[in-house]
Amino acid sequence: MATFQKPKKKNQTGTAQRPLSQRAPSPPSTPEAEKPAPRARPQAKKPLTAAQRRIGKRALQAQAEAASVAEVVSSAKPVPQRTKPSPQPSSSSKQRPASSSKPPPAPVPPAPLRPTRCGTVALVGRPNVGKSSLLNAILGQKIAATTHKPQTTRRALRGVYSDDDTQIVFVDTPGLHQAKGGLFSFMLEEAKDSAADVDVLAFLVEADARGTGIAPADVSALKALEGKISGKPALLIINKIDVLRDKANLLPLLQAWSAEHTFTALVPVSAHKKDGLAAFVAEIRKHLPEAPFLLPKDSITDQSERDIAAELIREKVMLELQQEIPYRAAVVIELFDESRRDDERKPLVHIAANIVVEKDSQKAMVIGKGGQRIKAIGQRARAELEHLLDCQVHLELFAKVEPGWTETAQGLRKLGYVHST
Ligand SMILES: Nc1nc2c(ncn2[C@@H]2O[C@H](COP(=O)(O)OP(=O)(O)OP(=O)(O)O)[C@@H](O)[C@H]2O)c(=O)[nH]1
Ligand SMILES: [Mg+2]
Repeated sequence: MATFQKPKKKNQTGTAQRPLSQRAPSPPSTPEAEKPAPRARPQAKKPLTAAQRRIGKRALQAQAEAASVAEVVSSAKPVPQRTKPSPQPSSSSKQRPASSSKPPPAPVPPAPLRPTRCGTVALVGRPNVGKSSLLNAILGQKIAATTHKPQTTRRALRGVYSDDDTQIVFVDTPGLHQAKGGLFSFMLEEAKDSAADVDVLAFLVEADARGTGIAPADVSALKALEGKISGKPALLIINKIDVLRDKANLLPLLQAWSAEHTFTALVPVSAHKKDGLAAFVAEIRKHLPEAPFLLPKDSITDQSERDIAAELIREKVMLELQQEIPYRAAVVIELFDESRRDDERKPLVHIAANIVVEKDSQKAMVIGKGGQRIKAIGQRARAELEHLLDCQVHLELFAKVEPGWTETAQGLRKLGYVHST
């Protein structure tokens, strides 16, 4: 399933493949290197699945668009120009006879290509600050569930950004919160472990309309990472700057955070408006090791379409159901039948999934009066899945009870909540 998750097997050269965060001992020689390469990583050997390539192509196009939009809006921190534009002869100089004036300007040699840099970045912060939205915006492809409710993300998941000379493996993590045991503790551990295992940390907070300053919950979230992040470049990302009524409100927030903690850099962004994304990528690049790309350039995620489908259905469960139930529900894909996906007349994927809750009373809520609730979940999920898979989707949803699954290690394992690091 995973294209680049910690491979457990030996690779083609016979050496054991390593986790993303580990490096090979000797770097490849890079003639145009800005400075000697300190570290290098193993190249991924396993090819992408057809499904992941399908997602990849569309997303790569969107990544390029997002980067160019962001470059225009992020005037505060422009991305350095890679090549000097060569002077164009004016139309008048073209008409002039060659002998009548100065010689034409000497051609400007192209700037040397920058060495490739590649590494991992964890998106961490308290719930709801927009970590998953930011990942989706950078990738130009929705791979992570996002809702207005806290604790939407439950497992670390990886998304890959690549351009000509930079490859970043982003790790989206569950929000940092006061864990209450069971599933919540699993989520907290997942977030902390992900933060410990990357090259760069991106700590996200959100701007609010009035610019009221630092939220105490953000300070607690930062404290929760103590010991995991020391000695590592840490960027403060202020997301949701689109909500600021007055952009001047950003300044006191930046000042307050600078006083609170020594961050390597502070970067304001808006995941919704795709504002500041190129500046964010450029800032990350500065702190990545010079290394060849770890993954093929068209990689986009370690998630299979089946995994993403489960997350998108769970997103709709979270949106359709209220109070405690979203936090007691898991989605398990029972069938992902692609046998008719390449049918020229009517390409179709057949998906059957269980929405698993802890009690009969919760199951009744999932189904709703006359099946209305589960039907609504299905309609919303199907629309999104058809967009993701780019074909018709036949979606069947069932409600099921697994007593107390969020509370026990066995229950969590059974429903796929197993640490990825
Ligand atoms: N206005 C605005 N809203 C945003 C932006 N980014 C995210 N949001 C909203 O913030 C809410 C939370 O977004 P998520 O991406 O799910 O946040 P998260 O940090 O991943 O949350 P958890 O997974 O619960 O930790 C959603 O309602 C998003 O639509 C942004 O740039 N601007
Ligand atoms: Mg999230």
